Amino acid sequence: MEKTFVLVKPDGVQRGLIGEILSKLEKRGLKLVAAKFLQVPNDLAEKHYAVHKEKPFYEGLIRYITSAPVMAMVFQGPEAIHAVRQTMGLTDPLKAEPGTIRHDFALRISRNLTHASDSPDNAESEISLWFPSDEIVQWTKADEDWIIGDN
Ligand code: FUP
Repeated sequence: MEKTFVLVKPDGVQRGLIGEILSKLEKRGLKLVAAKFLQVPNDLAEKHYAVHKEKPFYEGLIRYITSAPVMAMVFQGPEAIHAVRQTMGLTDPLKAEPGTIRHDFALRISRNLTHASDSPDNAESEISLWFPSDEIVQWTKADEDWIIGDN
């Protein structure tokens, strides 16, 4: 089953939205398999956003992501990468659909509350960047069959 990396960024933590964001993903049926709350060190922020190194918003992005604690998580489920990004909404909150986290709780791309992996390759590298393999918990959720069971 597919896994994806999710961050509640510093604005989500400071605004007390960790529970709300986690709850949306949980209620959708995605399974939490790893989580930690941390202040992001600069070298981790730079590795995480290495792909944006040449972009004009890069320095501000590093400042933002290291400015307060974040909640880092891994969720698992069928097409989890797509499902999580769908629940988050588009990167720019003003373009995100109503009902998505970014639409419902944010207004600016510079304060868009969350990060979620955008491809299987990135999911794999982000999960291993943020979590050693022994921090990924394999478990059976009691209602799993009622959410992802076959007929
Ligand atoms: P996403 O895949 O939704 O995380 O978005 P991107 O990888 O395109 O961008 C990463 C982060 O850079 C965004 F969450 C916010 C920030 N960003 C800006 O601040 N300005 C931009 O024009 C684009 C992205």
